[in-house]
Amino acid sequence: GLSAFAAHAQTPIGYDTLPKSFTQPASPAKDYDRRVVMMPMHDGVKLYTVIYVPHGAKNMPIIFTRTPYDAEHHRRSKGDDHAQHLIDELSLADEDFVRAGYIRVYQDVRGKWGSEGAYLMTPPPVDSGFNKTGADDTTDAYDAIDWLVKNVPETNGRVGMIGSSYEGFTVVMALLKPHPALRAAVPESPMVDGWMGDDWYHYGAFRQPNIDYFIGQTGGRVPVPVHTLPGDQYANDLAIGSAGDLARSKGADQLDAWKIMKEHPAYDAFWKAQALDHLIEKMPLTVPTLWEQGLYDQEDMWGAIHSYRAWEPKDKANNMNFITMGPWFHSQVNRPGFGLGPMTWSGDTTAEWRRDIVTPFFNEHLQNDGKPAHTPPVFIYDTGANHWDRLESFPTSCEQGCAIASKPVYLAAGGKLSFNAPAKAAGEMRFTEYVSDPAKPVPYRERPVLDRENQDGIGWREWLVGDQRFVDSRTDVVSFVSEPLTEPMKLSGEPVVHLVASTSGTDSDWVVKVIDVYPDTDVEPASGEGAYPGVVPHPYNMSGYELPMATDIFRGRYRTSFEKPEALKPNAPLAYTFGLPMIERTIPAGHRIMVQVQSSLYPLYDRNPQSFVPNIFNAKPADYTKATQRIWHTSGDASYVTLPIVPVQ
Ligand code: PG9
Repeated sequence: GLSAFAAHAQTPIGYDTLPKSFTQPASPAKDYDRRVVMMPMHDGVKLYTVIYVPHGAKNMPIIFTRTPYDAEHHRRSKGDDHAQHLIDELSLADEDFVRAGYIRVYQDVRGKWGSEGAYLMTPPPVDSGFNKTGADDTTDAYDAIDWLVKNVPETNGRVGMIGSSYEGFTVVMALLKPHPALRAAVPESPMVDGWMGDDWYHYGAFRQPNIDYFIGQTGGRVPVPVHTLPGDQYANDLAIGSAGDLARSKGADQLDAWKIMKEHPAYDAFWKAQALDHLIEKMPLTVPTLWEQGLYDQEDMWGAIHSYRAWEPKDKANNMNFITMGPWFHSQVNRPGFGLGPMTWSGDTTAEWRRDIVTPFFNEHLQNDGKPAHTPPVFIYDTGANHWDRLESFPTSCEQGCAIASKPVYLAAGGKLSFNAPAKAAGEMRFTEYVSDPAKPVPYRERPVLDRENQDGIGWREWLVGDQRFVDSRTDVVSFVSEPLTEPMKLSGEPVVHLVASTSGTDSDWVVKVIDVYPDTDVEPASGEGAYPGVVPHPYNMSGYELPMATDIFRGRYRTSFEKPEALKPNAPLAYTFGLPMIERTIPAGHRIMVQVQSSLYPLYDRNPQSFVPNIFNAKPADYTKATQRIWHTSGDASYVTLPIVPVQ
């Protein structure tokens, strides 16, 4: 034994350990091919495209995503390493597609990351007059699909498109002139109308954190890092001034994309020409389309539902135009969906949607032997009763044209919310008054408000369900609250604000929130509430929680025309009408309904100076003035919100 041991020379210790050469065993064989191509478009510009083909694929459909967010790294594996199995290589949202054997393709949009060509931010269509490049996401999708069906030998010639937000925008653009091989589309929280209610503005109020997005996205082909001040953006932004000042302080004035934004604060021809819901409305409905958006989408709350509604009249047989609204924050659909804020759902709602709705939908329309998926025309989550509703159409209730007409609740004297219209002799309290001071705007969420880089944090994602008690005692927030409900109430559809309000100024923002107020209780949280599995444990007791169901802001200067702003007549009660985001919720007996009104949501929305200036981006410090705001509640000037009340199932 000893001699055999001695026959092996020991490795000398104390010398250089770096080898002269080193060869690793071949890595385990992958179960897919990864092909990277520079795909030529009709004008010769080449787009960076990554094609994943599962080994053994034959006669398989393609699922296609076009992205401004880096096709190369649109996957779970990092750096240059690629996983052995396709299911590990691609992201969570692709798992069911991999299981079903699809070919998966990602492509950088023109001008971003690995793609050549000019970059325009969410480019307007070529025929809009606002895009002189000769290409847009309609022509590029067409050219790309054409290339894919001719150059990927494993395909059956059918393509489905999917993607969220900006990627959702590219799906909608593809629908404006769909390639015949595009057989199904799933626009997830698509950016559709940047002025009315998606990323850039809501009813004309500018969403200030987007300045950082502009810098990152249009500062270079590969995003440039965005510098933000440390700490609370509420305080930081306030110290700087207008949104225009803020942008200048960050260098955004060098960027044409930002300059264009600043020069088009109103809903002028530039915005109208790219409002995709209006363009969709004019299009024949030829591609089965499943729209998706979160009920609490803090970025693109407008696009999917308005596009769905635009196409509904064309869907005569109710088998082409579908919508899902889940209990989700923006793009949560591609992540786990167990809960939101203080609420926990009955399961992983996003996985359910991907497995039970999206994959069968694609299978039906793309697979050779596609079986009917029986996709529900409307798949929407009741956030109160905690289950999916499958409906034939949506909204179930609205002011006009829905199965059930919505009902008004009146903002009344003494902070009351009433189902009865104010009586003729409404008494002494003709209005509820507050003072809005632009020097102390109402925060949109609990401070500190972290920067856009951190928007991906919980604070940004969940602000739409934040407990409004954090502001309800402010003197510039007024609340109107109902008696406790004596029986459960179900809301299913569109609330519409009808405010009669006056301001002592000449311009003003109006923020309206419809809130579910939980009863006070000293018991432990009911089951299903109080935890947010896998993210952060919330020690919430829902006692007294003021849970917003629908929140939005309206910039007063657009009261009579979105295109031509107009100064408000000081102290005159004026009517403001605007739709709020959709609600699907059963509210239990004992809860109360509350409507809150205020004049700012800062620093998400730039401050209205409250004195009329031609362009709020250029407002000067002296333009910002305090104003006395009145919400009127007389019989002639009644303020109310119509609620989409439907029978409780
Ligand atoms: N909401 C993001 C966005 C879309 C379109 C334009 C600008 C921003 C997004 O998540 O992609």
